[in-house]
Amino acid sequence: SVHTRDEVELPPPAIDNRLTVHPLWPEIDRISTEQIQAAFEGVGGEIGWQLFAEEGDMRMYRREMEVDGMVMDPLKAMHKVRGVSAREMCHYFFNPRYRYEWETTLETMTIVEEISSDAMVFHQTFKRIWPASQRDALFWSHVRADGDTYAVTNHSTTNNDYPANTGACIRLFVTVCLACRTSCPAGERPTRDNITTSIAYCSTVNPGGWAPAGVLRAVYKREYPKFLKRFTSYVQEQCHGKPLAM
Ligand code: 18C
Repeated sequence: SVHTRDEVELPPPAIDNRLTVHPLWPEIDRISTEQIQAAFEGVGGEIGWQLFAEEGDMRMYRREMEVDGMVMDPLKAMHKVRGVSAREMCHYFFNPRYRYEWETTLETMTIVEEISSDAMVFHQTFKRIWPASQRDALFWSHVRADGDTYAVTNHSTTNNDYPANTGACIRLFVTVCLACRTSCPAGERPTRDNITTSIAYCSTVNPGGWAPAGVLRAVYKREYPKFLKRFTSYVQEQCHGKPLAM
């Protein structure tokens, strides 16, 4: 059969065997399963979730949480995007080839380990926000299909070649899940013109060291909506005119 380069690199519909024999597999499987299950759970009316940004179909909620004076507010965002599939959304979020094109907080990205076609370990440094120290992160990233959902989960890990807090950067800790589901009108064949993908993006960032609470909350209120709008329109542009991959 004939495959384009993009097609063969789309997230696989089943878990890659090379991942299931890797030492990180039990953790990757457990955390991904938990994150995907929680992703579409309602926020409407639930205690503690506050709506802080709304634009079109996008809604962003946070729960104020401080541990020893450090802000660790969990964030949950819901969005709806037309004309791109869940699988395509996850492809662009997972694949490092596109990351500098949509990720505006990034200073550097290094691939630490290519575990399999559906799992990698990344080291990233972020733009510095005055007056705090620059941050970096080391995390695994895993893309999978789970029933009618495609999802990417990112979660902090460790690696002896990338020790924390040895240079200019403070290591932050992150758990992120982008979960997507595609629907089309009953009885119709899915096409770019009739599909809608529902997105749930959940993120918890532990800043890893002192950062002024006011600055931090101001930064994420600005940066999370910017990220989700930019990322979703980036994927729509990339997919425009290409055959739909479901
Ligand atoms: O999920 C996203 N991206 C993925 C691929 O990169 C991956 C990344 C996760 C890291 C998220 C943490 C980013 C921290 C950035 C800090 C500096 C940003 C400065 C930007 C200024 C122009 O999963 C999309 C991620 C969207 C990130 C939105 C910003 C979140 C801010 C959270 C607070 C950070 C605390 C540390 C900094 C202290 C500053 C006072």
